[in-house]
Amino acid sequence: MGTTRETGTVDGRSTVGHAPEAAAARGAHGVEGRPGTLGVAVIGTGRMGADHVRRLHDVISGARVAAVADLDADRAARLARDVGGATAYTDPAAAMDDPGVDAVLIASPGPAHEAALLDAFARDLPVLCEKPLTPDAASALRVLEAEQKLGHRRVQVGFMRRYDAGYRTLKSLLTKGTHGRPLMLHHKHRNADTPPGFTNAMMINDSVVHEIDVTRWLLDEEITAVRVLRPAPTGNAPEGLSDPQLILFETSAGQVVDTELFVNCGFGYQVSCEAVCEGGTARIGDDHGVFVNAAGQWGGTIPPGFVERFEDAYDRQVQHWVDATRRGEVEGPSCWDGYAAAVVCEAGVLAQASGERVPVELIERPDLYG
Ligand code: ISE
Repeated sequence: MGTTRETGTVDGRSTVGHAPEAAAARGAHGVEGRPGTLGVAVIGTGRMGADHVRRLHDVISGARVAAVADLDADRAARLARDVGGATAYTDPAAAMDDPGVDAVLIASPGPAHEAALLDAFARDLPVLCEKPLTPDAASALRVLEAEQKLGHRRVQVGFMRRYDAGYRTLKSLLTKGTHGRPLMLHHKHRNADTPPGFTNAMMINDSVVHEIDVTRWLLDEEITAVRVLRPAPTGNAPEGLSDPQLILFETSAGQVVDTELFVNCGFGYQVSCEAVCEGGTARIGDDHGVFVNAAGQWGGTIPPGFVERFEDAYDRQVQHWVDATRRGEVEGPSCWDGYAAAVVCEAGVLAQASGERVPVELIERPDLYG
């Protein structure tokens, strides 16, 4: 059922089509010319893309899925049919040119993000881009520069932990200084297991990238250096994967932050964070659902994966994006946050390989992200 629309090809990228007229109709902030619900093009219909389509359709108010795009035409067509009223495309740019589209949610694999982001910028469309912004620092910098050329922010990056109730409470305590100055953070990040092909570099780029973002956000400081320790690995990890790992960050204010990353722990999904401050400590992420006393034991449950653990955070993140976009505003994690995370990830992968302390070098923060 899905249609694949033809678009023109400019500079080797398929782009533009009727984009300038569409952008003009949308006005400076993308949606002013179209009152009512926000028509979203979801790019990528794998695990996260399909989950976001369901979320936009069933949970979020003020938005509808107008188009979906995936190289797998059948998968895109099935998803479009499931939600009804959406058109399926194989070309992301064609989906963005769909007349019902006001905004773009990018959930394709990381290496495809740069092209999709530039396509969205060419149409001046608001974007929610799943993490990572792009898979490396050089491409993240190109995106940062392209957004600056637009002259206004267009992108919210999908660092969804910032929308988790626990992390928000912790952030508020730290911002108010309730327990004094933060000195250290202790993160734990445990996955039950890893998908096939998961590599040591992905342990930083896919997993620790979340701790990189929440560390910068919670402390309101940049990360200045990274070290990685690799204990003797668990026998449950695939051959060649150094699991668990201990990642250490230093920040611009001299704080030290550790992350225990254990992605084949076997028993479920656990993410927690403890802030150690001058006047006390505060820890989030220890909730275990319903507390049960039975058969001579007490306890609760551990969620199986990140989709369950962070379901509320994903919902809140997308609702926040839809609401801000309908007001003509852009909020939440920015391209600067995506760029900074990419640079720290690169340093982390080097530190992992060398065992050395690797300094992090960021460009000066541009005014747009002040
Ligand atoms: C995955 O890509 C995520 O984003 C999860 O939040 C994280 O826990 C997991 O380790 C990553 O692979």
